[in-house]
Parts: sequence; C-alpha cells; structure tokens
Amino acid sequence: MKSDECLVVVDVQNDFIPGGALAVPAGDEVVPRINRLAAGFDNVVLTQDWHPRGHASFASSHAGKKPFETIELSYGAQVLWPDHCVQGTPGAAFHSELDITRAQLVLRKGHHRAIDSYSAFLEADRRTTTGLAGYLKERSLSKLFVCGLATDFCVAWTALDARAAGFEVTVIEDACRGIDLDGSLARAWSDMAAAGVKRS
Ligand code: VGL
Ligand code: ZN
Repeated sequence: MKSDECLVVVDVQNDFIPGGALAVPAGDEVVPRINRLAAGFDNVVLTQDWHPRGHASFASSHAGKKPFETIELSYGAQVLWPDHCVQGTPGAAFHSELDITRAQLVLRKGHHRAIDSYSAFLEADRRTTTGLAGYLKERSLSKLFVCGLATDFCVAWTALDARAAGFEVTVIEDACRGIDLDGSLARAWSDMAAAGVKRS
C-alpha cells in the first residue's frame, strides 16, 4: 500500500457479467477478488464503458452487420459488438457486489458516438484523450495495477496505453477475465509482455 500506487478497475459492469449483453465468461469471478484487492490500495480508480444509443461500435448501428464482425471506420478496423453499456441503463451499471466505496474517480469512456474506446487513456482514433493520464500524473500515481474486464480488450488496451504514457503497469491476472475472440487473449498477453507490462 504505497501512495504512488493506484488500482485501476476496468469495466466491471453488468453487461460484461454472465447474463449481460456482452457477457465475459466467468466475468463475475473477478468481483470478490477485486474487492479484496481494493481494500489494500490507498488509491482506486474505476472505468465505466459508457456508450450513447446508436454508438459506432454496435452492430445494430450498421445495416446488415452482425455482432463480432469487423468493419472499417474512419479510424481503422472496428469489431462490432452487441448493444452494451448504454448510458444510464442497468447493463451499464457496476456489478451490484463490486465495492466501489473507496473509488476516487469513475472514468467514463466510449461516450463519443463515432469513436470507440477500449482504452481508458486514448480513444480508438488514437488521438482523443480521456484525461486519465493527466489525472494520475497530477496525483503522482505512477504505478498502476490493472484488473477487470475484459483482459483482451479494455484491460489490455488500458495497460498498453498506460505504458506508452510512461506509467509502470502490472496486470493482475486472477482479477481479470477475457473474451477470447479469434486468439485475442494470447495476442493481448504477448503484446503486453512486449510493451513491458508486468503480469502478476
Ligand atoms: C469492452 C468490448 C466492447 C471491454 C468494451 O470492456 O473489454 N469490450 N466494449
Ligand atoms: Zn464498449
């Protein structure tokens, strides 16, 4: 428990839990683990996937497209998802057993209709920032411990962008669960290792 350390809890929201619109297998298992972890940190930040209706990452926004297909958007390839984490809906809410009382910041991302954001730092156009790096730097939180859902999407992109922004980053594997779409989980771990993300 050090004052330069921060636990970053990624997207532990109902739609990513079994029964939700974009369920991550065994996603619920991270909840008690994260609650235990959070009790040991002075600094805790949560992220929340927070899309407007008709978001560009939803298959339903593109005629003839189905979830899990990939299309080209102005900024590049985009996987299409079922409608999920729509602002203000129960699916976008945090899991009811996630203990968020000690969280100091809830960073919402993916709120621009035309741009997705797996990363809590940089949106999918790779230009628009969320402001999180500035927040953490102003608070001198240089060592980040990342957990949550999903390992191979929002956790991995967040960890990679955190490294690129100069943070020391550890992903806590047993407090994450992945989607694993066409080998994405193995790819995420090798990309993170190559970028100097620690795995614990
Ligand atoms: C996520 C796909 C779409 C995630 C968010 O939290 O990993 N994945 N939106
Ligand atoms: Zn999303």
